[in-house]
Amino acid sequence: MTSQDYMKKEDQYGAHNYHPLPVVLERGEGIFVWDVEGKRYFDFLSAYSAVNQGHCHPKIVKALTDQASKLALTSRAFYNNCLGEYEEYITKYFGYDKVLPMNSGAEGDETALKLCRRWAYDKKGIAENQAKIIVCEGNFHGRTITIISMSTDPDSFKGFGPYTPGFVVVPYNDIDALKKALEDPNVAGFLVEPIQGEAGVYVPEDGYLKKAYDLCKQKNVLFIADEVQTGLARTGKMLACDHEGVRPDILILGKALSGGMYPISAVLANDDIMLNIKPGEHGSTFGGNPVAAKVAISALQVLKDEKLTENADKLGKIFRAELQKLVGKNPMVELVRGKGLLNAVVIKPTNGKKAWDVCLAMKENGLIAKPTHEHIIRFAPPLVINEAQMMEAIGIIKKTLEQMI
Ligand code: IF1
Repeated sequence: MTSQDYMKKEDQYGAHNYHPLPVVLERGEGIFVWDVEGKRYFDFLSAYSAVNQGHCHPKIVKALTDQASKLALTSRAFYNNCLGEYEEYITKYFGYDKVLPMNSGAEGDETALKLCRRWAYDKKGIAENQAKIIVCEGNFHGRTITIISMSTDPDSFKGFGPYTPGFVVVPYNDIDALKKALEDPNVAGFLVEPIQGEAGVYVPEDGYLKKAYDLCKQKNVLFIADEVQTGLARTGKMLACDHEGVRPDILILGKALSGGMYPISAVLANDDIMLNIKPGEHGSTFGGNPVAAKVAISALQVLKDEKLTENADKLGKIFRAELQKLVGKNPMVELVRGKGLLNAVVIKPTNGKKAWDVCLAMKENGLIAKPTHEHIIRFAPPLVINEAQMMEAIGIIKKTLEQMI
C-alpha cells in the first residue's frame, strides 16, 4: 500500500476530526520518523510534546514489554506490586505528598478541577456548588465538555453546549485582571498553562507566574499548573514553573510522562488537597495500571539520566538565535518565540503562501511540523536531538523558507 492508500482508508473509515499533514508514518526512532515509502523526516512536533525522550526509546519500550507480559491491568479494585513503587518514585521526583494517576491529559485536568472544587467546599468553606475557577483566554486543557466550557476558542467549544458553569476567564499574562478576578470570595483555583502551547507558544512576561502565584496565596486560592505540554524538560527546566521558582498547589502532567509510549497522566498535590477525595469518589479503569507505572518510572528516569532538561535549554537557544536571523530578512518570518525546545515561528503570508504551505514544503525537504492556528508553526523536536542534528534541521527550515519567497 502507498501513502495515498493509507490516507484513503482513514478517510473512508475514520471520523474526520483531524486534518493531518499528508504523510503516513510507519517507524520512529529517536528524533526521526519514516513514512511508508521509506523517506526519513526530522520529527519537529514530537506528538505535541509527548515524545520528549525520542521515538521508541529502548529503555521505555523494555519497561513496557517486560510488564505487559507479566501483569497489564488489575484495576484499582485490587492492589498490585507496581503502583506503590511508582507513586513513591513520582511524588519524591516532584516533591509532593501524593499522586492521583490517570490516563489522558484531559483526565488529568478534570481530576485537578474536581480536587480544587472539593478542597473549596471541605477546606476553604465555599458554599456547595458556588466554587469558581479562573482560567485564561487562549487556554487549551483538553477536549471534554467541562474543559471546553473553559475554552475561548470556538473551534473547541462551538456546537457542544450546554456548558459546565463555574469558570471565570481572564486575559493571559495580565496580572491586574487576575487580581481583580481574585476579589471574588468564591474563587477556589486558578488553572494556567505556564506557556500557552496551542495558543501559539505564548510565553508570558518574566515574573507573571510568580506574581500570579503570590496573588493566589494572598487570597487562599489554589494555583493549578497544567504542565501536560510544557512539563518534563520541554522548556529547558523540569517544569516550566521552575523558571520562576513557582511550586503549584496542584500539578498536572501527561504526554511525555510515558515518552509517547502509553497514555499516562498524573495529578500531584499535598495531603490537605489530595485527601478530600475519599475512596470511591474518583478514578478510572486504567488509571495507575502496572504497565503505566513501570513505563512512567522509566520515562522519568530517562529525562534525568540523559540530561534532557539541559539539552533542551542549550539547543532551544541555538534554534531561536538561528531563526531570529531571518526576521527582517525573510518576509515570511515575522517573529520567533519560545523556551527550551518549545518554540514557534509566526509566519506572515507571502505570495499567497502561509504556514500550512511552509509545512508542506518542509515535509518535502525532510522535516515535519504542523501549524497551530493559521499563521504559527510550532517547532518541538524530541529533547534527545544533538547539536549537529539541530543545525541540519535548521538548515532544512531555512532552505524551505528561502524557497517560499
Ligand atoms: C488534540 C492542541 C496541543 C494540552 C494541555 C491538556 C491537554 C493538552 C496543555 C489534553 C493536549 C494536545 C491535544 C491534541 C493536540 C494537542 C494540542 F493542539 F490540541 F492544543 F498540544 F497544543 N493540557 N494537547 O496541550 O491532553 O487529553 O490530549 O492527552 O486534541 O488535537 P490529552
